[in-house]
Amino acid sequence: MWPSSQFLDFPGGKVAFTSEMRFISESPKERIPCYRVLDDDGQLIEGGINVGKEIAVKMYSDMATLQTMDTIFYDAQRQGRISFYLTTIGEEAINIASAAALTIDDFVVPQYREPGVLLWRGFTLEQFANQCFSNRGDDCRGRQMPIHYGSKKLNYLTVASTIASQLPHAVGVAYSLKMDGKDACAVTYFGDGGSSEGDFHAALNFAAVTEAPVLFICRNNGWAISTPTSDQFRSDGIVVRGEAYGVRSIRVDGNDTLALYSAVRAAREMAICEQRPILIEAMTYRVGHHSTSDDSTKYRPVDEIELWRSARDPITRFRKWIESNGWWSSEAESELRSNVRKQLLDAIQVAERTEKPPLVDMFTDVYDAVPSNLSEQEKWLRETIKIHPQDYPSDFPL
Ligand SMILES: Cc1ncc(C[n+]2csc(CCOP(=O)(O)OP(=O)(O)O)c2C)c(N)n1
Ligand SMILES: [Mg+2]
Repeated sequence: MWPSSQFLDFPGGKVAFTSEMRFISESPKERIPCYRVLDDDGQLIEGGINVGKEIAVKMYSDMATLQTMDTIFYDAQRQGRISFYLTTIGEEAINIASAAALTIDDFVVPQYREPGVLLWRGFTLEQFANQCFSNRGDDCRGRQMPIHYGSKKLNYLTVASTIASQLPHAVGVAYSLKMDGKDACAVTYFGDGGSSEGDFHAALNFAAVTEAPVLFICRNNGWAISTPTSDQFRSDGIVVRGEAYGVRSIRVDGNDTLALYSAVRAAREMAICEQRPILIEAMTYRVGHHSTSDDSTKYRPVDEIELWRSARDPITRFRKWIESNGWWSSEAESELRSNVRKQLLDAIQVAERTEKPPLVDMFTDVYDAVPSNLSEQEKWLRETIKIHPQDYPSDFPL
């Protein structure tokens, strides 16, 4: 029997009855608009939010540094000097502008296409090189594939490339910050592909229910390796899912440095002051191949890639704006690019020559005391190397 009132008292709150049988539409009448501050030509749209010279120039310099770093490391992989690499080309604004809007106390829980956040926080080009060359200077001592950076000092959790596994972790980090009453939030990045994983849904729901201060920053770059977003979801992208989980959300132009900076700043403020999660969908495009193990011209039109590489490049767009303010020039550009290039080439040469970590490091740092099965594996490995020395690198300290 229905109660006679017009509302049903569910445990979660009152719900109105209706005699109209109406299914909720599977698609909204209008797509969620995309927030932007700079137009395609890098000019401020009226009412747009401004930033000062110092931060603008640092954002630009770091985006250009990231782009140069990607080109040089990518070539180093092609020359066979490192085993793997993955670029951030086309997504430099998401990396740098979001990092600029945070503070160092905010914990970053990355996917793998966000090294710019580390760069912004002060990870040096030498540190990037040491990690990619898996040498003694690498904090992780060669135990990870190249580009799986991490830094305890910079509050940047080590990259986990198991897609979306970082999202529930970020909620846990945020919940702990909440429990400790910290003036900080957790920030996690993921791709459009990551949004199809169960972990994405679990994380959003968990964050909403625990009112955890976490920013979910989705880089919707159109592709998950060779899978286009049309094979990924039928919703209006990712932003609309926020409402379903009770998470405030916004869609932002991911190639607009100023829009990202202002949206992430506002989101951080809300996350911490109101103790709530925020979802940001940044619309962008993966201009590079997925990684050095991929050739994207096999599954997407070259014209599409070229359009985003040239006409929609976030760095060129932001440069036009800082130049129009009189904050940047061709001379400053040449000086920056040649300095960064030189610094990178030096860092790579040194990293390549630096000794690898000793063999024993493969077995340490997981358990307080090395368990017997691992000691046994170490013994087997040493015996195998003795029997087949030709199959193991000679420059590897035993
Ligand atoms: C759990 C899991 N499944 C599959 C893979 C293989 N994989 C690596 S990257 C990737 C695509 C991810 O795409 P997206 O989240 O959109 O990030 P993007 O590479 O576009 O930045 C896949 C499927 C993986 N690493 N982990
Ligand atoms: Mg993607």
